[in-house]
Amino acid sequence: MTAGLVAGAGTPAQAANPLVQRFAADPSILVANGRMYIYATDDQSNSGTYWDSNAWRLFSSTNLTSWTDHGAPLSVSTFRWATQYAWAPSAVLRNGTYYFYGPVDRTKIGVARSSSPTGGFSDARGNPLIERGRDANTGDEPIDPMAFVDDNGQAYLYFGGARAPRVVRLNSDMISTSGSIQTISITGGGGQFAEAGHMHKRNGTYYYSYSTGWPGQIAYATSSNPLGPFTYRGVILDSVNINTNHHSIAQYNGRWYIAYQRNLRSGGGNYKRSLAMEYLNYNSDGTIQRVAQTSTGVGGSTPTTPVNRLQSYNLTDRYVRHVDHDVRIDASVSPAQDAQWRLVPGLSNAANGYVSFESVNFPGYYLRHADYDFSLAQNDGSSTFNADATFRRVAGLADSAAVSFQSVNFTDRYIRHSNYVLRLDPVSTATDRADATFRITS
Ligand code: FUB
Repeated sequence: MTAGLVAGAGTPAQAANPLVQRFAADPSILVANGRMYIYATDDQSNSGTYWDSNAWRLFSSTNLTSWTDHGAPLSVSTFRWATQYAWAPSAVLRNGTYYFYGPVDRTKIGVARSSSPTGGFSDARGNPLIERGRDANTGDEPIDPMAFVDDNGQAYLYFGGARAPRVVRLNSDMISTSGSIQTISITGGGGQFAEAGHMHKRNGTYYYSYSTGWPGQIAYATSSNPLGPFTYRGVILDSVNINTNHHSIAQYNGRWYIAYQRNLRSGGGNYKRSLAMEYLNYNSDGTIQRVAQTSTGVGGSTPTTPVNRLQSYNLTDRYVRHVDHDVRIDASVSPAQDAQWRLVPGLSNAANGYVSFESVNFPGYYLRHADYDFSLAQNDGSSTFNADATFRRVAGLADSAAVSFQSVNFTDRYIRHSNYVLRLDPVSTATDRADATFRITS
């Protein structure tokens, strides 16, 4: 195959992650009125040095591709007894009323209600539903509430941070608790609970999922009882590229989804997080398949960009491949996908002739240079990443029928191999030019 294939690369996948062009985190999905709503912590309005936003943001969609920003229907000031920190919320619909559970001050959980999902919420009690110091067994950090209504009408509030998973029954009014706060038991080894507890039910099994640390994976455990004990089953989602992991799982129009948070936008980071979403798939035995963190998410079309390999011009049995995130040229690559790339429009310059190399088996991961060395790295959305991962396609330096790739931010340097390792180097000798020339093959 010739270099012409690059120009002929198909329509780029419509990137669906991040879901919205606003910093937001801690998604809580509510499906109602034929829509998917996501209540979230509003990272856009925090200081950037802590999770100190005072607002909760709401987004909704019917197609999971285009999202409506409903603004901030609730804030810390919804609860006059609260002072700061609008953290990971939860919302649920029961008997026509929307109930919203919001952790504040790192020590309390308030409950508000409304007849509409998008506004009109008011404090349902005038005091906290859960409060450290007032209530027994809250743990040090009663945060991250998750309200769950079982098929028989019994409701539960899962909550807890700082490695203290908790659950308490809710009365049918949804604004008061019944019985004592219980510690959730997770047996069977595996990831320890850190925060972000979440409950969903499928085929009679209760799935309790949670973050395991800072950073942490989203692990899960199952039980036949919503109060547990739960048996550890495995990991749903690997650590993300920030130090908190927080998710929400729901079924919508017959498919299961997981919403979560990553650093996906320029200027993002630990306190400026972005919302993402993937399909959640089950095995026939009810276990959950590990979720890949993609750029296409659930709203994007299946990538139509052709899959290509980059064959070395002078060592023709070798192809550019990633291995343990390093990038080199190798023969007999296994698995074959490690040497397969989508040549997509350049991340920092999408004009014709500029390309980025996206991994086929790690979507969202690109060939990028740092200190002139190449690695397979996850796109963090930063302008530095985008430039480091973008190249101008030029006629092959050793053979104009082949192709070379010039860095966009170090224009005197080209992708080349040296001792089988991929580097970004200046090119002067005939050997350099051959090492910096490739053929694009299928
Ligand atoms: O947004 C503040 C905190 O970060 C949440 O409560 C945790 O779950 C973590 O995502």
